[in-house]
Amino acid sequence: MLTLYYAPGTCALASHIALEHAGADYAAVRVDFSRSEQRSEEYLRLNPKGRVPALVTERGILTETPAILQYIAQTHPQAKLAPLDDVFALAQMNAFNSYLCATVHVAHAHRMRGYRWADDPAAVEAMKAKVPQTVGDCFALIERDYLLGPWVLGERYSVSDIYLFTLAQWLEGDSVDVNRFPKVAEHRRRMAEHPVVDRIVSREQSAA
Ligand SMILES: N[C@@H](CCC(=O)N[C@@H](CS)C(=O)NCC(=O)O)C(=O)O
Repeated sequence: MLTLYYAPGTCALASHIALEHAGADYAAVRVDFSRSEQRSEEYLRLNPKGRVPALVTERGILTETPAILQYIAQTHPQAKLAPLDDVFALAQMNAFNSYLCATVHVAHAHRMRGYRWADDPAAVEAMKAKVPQTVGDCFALIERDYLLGPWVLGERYSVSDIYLFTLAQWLEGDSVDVNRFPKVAEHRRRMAEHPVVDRIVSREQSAA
C-alpha cells in the first residue's frame, strides 16, 4: 500500500492522477498548507524538503514528481504510463518531465515563492512581474517543439501528459492566456475530460 502526501492545487496532482490511473493500492493524505503543515516537525520527518508530493512506499519515501511518476509507471506496467520497452522514448519522457520540474515549475514559483530567492521586496516584486513572460516562454517552447501530438510523446500516452496537464492548470493564475498555445489548450481540454482526471481533480477540490 502506497501513501501519497498532497495538497490541492499543487504539482502533487500529477502523482495523484498517475496513482489512480495505474489502479494502484494507495491512500491520499492531505497536507494543509493553510496551517503550514508542510513545515511541521511531523511532516519534515517524512519529507525534510517540506514540500509535496511525497510518496511512502514499502522501500522508503520518494519525493520529486519525475521520480514518483516513473516509479508509479514502472511498478504498474499494465497501465502503460511510460514507454518502458523503448530506452530512447523513456529518456525523452524523463527529459520532458525534468523540464517541467526544473524550469517550468520554478518559473511559476517566482510568483508566490519569490522569498526563496531574494529578501529585497522590490526584487521579489520584480520576479513576480516576470512570471507571465517566463512561464509564457516555457509554454511557447512546449507548444512548438515538445508536445508532439496527440500526446506529449506522440502516439503514446504517458505520465508526461498527466504532468503537463497539472502544470497547465496554473496558466491563468500566472496571467498566461492558454489560447496562445492551441495544442496545449486542446491537450488540457482532452485530459480534463478523462474520467480518471476528472475524478481526482474533483476529489482534491472537495478536500480543499
Ligand atoms: N521539485 C518538486 C517541487 C515540489 C514543490 O515545490 N511543491 C510545492 C507545491 S507545487 C510545495 O510543496 N510547496 C510548499 C512550500 O513551498 O512551502 C517536485 O516536482 O515534486
